[in-house]
Amino acid sequence: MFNLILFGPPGSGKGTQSEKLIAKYGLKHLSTGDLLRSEIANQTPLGLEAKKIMDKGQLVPDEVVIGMISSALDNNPKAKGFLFDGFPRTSAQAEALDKLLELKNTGIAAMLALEVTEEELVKRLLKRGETSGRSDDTNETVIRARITEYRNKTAVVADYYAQFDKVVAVKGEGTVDDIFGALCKEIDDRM
Ligand code: B4P
Repeated sequence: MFNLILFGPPGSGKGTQSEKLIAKYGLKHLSTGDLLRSEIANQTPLGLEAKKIMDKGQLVPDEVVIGMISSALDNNPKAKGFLFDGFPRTSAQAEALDKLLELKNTGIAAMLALEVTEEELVKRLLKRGETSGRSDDTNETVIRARITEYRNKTAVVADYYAQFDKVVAVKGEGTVDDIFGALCKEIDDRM
């Protein structure tokens, strides 16, 4: 199995690049953001609770997202590998992911970390908010709260993988195709 984490702040291009990466490498895409938005669209109790938190720009509790990832791993026994997008976002999630993968005798090959300036992130997310229908993209205060949440709780996840020498920084500004090319080069070097 070949498992990757696509890491970076909100709006850094994780969702955008994931689409292209799964098409090229045949990995199963696991996006906690997409899983949560699907719960919201289906108006499940979990989705209704998550929406209130996401609309404030905060992170959903660890046990909720870890449970979703655990089920998704169990539901895809034939996957040749996973691309984790937007997960793990806290140290507790990173440790839980390692344990879940260990149970399947596998691990993380690399964490690809997209680097983008805060002003560019805000610009991209406000632009997406004009058309996406995502309530967490329309308000600049909420967008900045997401970036603060990233700095306070998520940035440390890179330190966790750095101790195992798994972090690869990739410039996340430029054209989508140029960034995709840079990501593919790093992946091909490690496959
Ligand atoms: P996510 O769904 O993970 O979304 P995101 O971080 O906002 O966006 P992403 O990084 O994927 O967007 P992209 O750059 O592709 O999270 C949403 C919320 O869910 C979180 O705030 C949190 O509340 C909750 N959540 C999710 N996972 C969680 C977890 N593990 N634990 C707790 N809570 C969790 O796209 C941004 C825009 O940029 C797009 O419009 C795109 O077109 C544009 N763009 C992309 N690349 C570009 C480029 N090179 N140039 C110009 N524009 C570009």
